[in-house]
Amino acid sequence: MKFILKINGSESPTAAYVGWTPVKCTLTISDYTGQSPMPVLITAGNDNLDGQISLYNSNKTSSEPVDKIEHDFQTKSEISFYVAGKYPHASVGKKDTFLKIENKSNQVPTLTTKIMVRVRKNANNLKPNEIEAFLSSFVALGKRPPKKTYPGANFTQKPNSLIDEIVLMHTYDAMQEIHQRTSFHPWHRAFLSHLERELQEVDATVTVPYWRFDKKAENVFNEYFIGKTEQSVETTGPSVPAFNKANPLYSYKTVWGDLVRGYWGQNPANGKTTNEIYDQKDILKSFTVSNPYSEGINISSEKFKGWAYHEETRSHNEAHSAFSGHVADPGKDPVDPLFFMMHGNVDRLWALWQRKYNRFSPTDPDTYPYQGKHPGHTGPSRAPRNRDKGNFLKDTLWPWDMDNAPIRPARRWNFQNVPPGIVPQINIKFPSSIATNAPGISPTLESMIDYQGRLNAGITLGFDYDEIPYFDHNPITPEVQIAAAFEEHNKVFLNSGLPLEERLSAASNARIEELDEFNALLNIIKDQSEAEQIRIQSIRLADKTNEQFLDTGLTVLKDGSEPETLRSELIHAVSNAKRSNLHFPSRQPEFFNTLRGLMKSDSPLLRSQSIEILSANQDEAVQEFLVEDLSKEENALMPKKDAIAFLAQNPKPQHTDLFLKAFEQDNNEEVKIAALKAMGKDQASVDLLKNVVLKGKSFKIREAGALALHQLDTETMNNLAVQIITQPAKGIHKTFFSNLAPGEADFKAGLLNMLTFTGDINQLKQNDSLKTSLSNVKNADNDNKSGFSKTFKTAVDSASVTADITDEPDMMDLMATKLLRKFDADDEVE
Ligand SMILES: [Cu+2]
Repeated sequence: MKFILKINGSESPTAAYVGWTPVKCTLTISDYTGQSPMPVLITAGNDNLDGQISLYNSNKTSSEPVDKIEHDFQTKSEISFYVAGKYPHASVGKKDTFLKIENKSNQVPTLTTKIMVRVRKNANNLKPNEIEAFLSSFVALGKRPPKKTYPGANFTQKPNSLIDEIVLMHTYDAMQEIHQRTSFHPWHRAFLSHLERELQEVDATVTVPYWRFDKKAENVFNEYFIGKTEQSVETTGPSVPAFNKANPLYSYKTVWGDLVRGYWGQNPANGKTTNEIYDQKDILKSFTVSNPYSEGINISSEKFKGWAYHEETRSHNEAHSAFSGHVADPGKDPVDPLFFMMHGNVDRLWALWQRKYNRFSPTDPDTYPYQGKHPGHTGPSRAPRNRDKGNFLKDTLWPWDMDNAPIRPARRWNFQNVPPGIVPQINIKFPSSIATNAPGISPTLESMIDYQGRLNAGITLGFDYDEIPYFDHNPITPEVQIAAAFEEHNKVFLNSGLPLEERLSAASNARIEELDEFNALLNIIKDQSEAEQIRIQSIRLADKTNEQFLDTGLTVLKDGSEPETLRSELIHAVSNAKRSNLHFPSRQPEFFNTLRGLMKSDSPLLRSQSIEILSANQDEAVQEFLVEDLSKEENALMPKKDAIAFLAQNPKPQHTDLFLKAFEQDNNEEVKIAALKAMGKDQASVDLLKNVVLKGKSFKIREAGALALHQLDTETMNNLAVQIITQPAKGIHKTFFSNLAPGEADFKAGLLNMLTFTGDINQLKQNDSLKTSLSNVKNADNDNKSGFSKTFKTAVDSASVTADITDEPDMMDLMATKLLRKFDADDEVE
């Protein structure tokens, strides 16, 4: 006889995950005939563990936990009960708690089933093993094939991997389906869950962490997690985040080229990056608003129509706009894993708001305003935005809709006179999850609302947030209850009779929502007699979705007599209106023309900002300008390395020779490195790059060649990495550590990173000489290691991250250990 425990309807260990939402369990005994009594005791894992669970007899939110469940199987052959995480005790990266099932008379062997309390957590509080699990599964999606094949059509971008396929669902062409209407929050909930389910296919312990963009996040914005991020105006080229060689993102490649990201205001590691991002308490505050979602009617922010626009534009948009680079670009942003962490927070804010105002019943218009189904307009009579398909409660969400009438997304039949894009983004099946049957392959908007199944007990989406419980006996966090007052601050800021200092300090707490106050901001932006800092703050406080904001901004921007920093702020604000402002497409030609004029400006700040934006938008004029500038021997406006990096953002066959020439003829190492990176987009460069990896002049150059080749052809590069790692240093038989040249260990650590996170582990572990080399690294004695100056441990300490590996401090050592562990992990079947 044995106990058969099904969690989520399955005996599989992959089903043994719970959040705060209760999960149904059923217990039977195989081969038990019922002849004699069979008393059984069910208990939950003990209280000293990180993750803790409780038992319940029902999944109603009003249920109270029970200490134990006792049952005699002679009376009934199957029992059901519920397990839920014991709020707020979440697991840390593994199944660290358990259910225990015992038969008092010992006729059936005791069953102990390991369980993980798996919830989405604040990214700033993650442990190193949780960070690595998230990032490495994200990177692993780049090794998996897309779910669909995309034959034929000449796509702007075609997915080569599962992550590309996900990323390409969220493009500018999809704008009409996913942004600037009330489906924004439900759609992104589905999108986030789609990614998370794919990550869990790679590693079932993973959830998408959320980044609280209204707080400082020192443990997120560093080289061990999302990358050390520079201030974008401080760099003359594209700002590229820096990754440690133990970070899975070290060799990360995207469908839109090298990852670009810089911050605009304050370093997000040190505080909220800009005051434009509303605090959580502002987002949860109750007040009266009139906005496009409420269609001009004064409405309470306790109703979704009042709230959703407010969150999308004042916290979500501003969080994107706090950066330059991919994550700020509404057509390319999901290539940055930060995007999903940002949207984790957006979704969490919605969930908090739902909980605070009890908005879970989908048929209540205060929970979701567009009830029923889209009435079926098609073609040119198609209704705009909120009245279009995909915004009604019973509509399916695109691109999981399997339904192309009318054509979705709207831009594919000519949205706002912008030519239709060609991106493969239709009819994808929503991934299943072993944790729940919901929402099926073709989710409706309605299915995204009651995500915990509070009203519809049992039908859950299979995720929870660390600080948002399920049961009524767990209250939500006190911060939610605090409301902010901003009316007084607004008055002080707008009063030109008050001293500068007083007005500036009011700016950080001001929140401009009323139309007359907004008009006052526009007047300040235009007013040359106002202090420059006040005008800059006015740009930040203004609603960027407003048409007048665009026109005022463009007028001031074009005026060459206006101060440089003011114009710079306006370039940033107008550029980001691409995401938020329905009128942006009609103003884009004027804006880009202005930027083209500024490419040759005397101001390096305005120049590099203009070039950065134009390059990111595939502008032809900027490419001509860069090619011309690059050919100048003297008086070039751009540093060569930066001109190459910008050009590489839009690879063109005719630029290949330029890059080759720069690599071969320029003596500057940085220029050579930029040229190599640029070659990582051209298939014809494979042989040259191979040669650089093996025989490049310096380890820095060899590393750049390796990263470029890895981008171009991961398998070829990984084979080369094995070849280099398995060759012992000259004359050395015993260890890797003697006679290493400066930079060599660092270079090799990078190669080991590629193998660890992007290699075929199954194949690598068959390679005995690789295994021997790795063991040699691991087992080298300390004398041999003394040549290393930079240790992982020191680096980790300085970033105040707790390392889980402290005994073997060196980077190469660390990476060899990680790879060997992967070999072992691959052998273990759970
Ligand atoms: Cu977003």
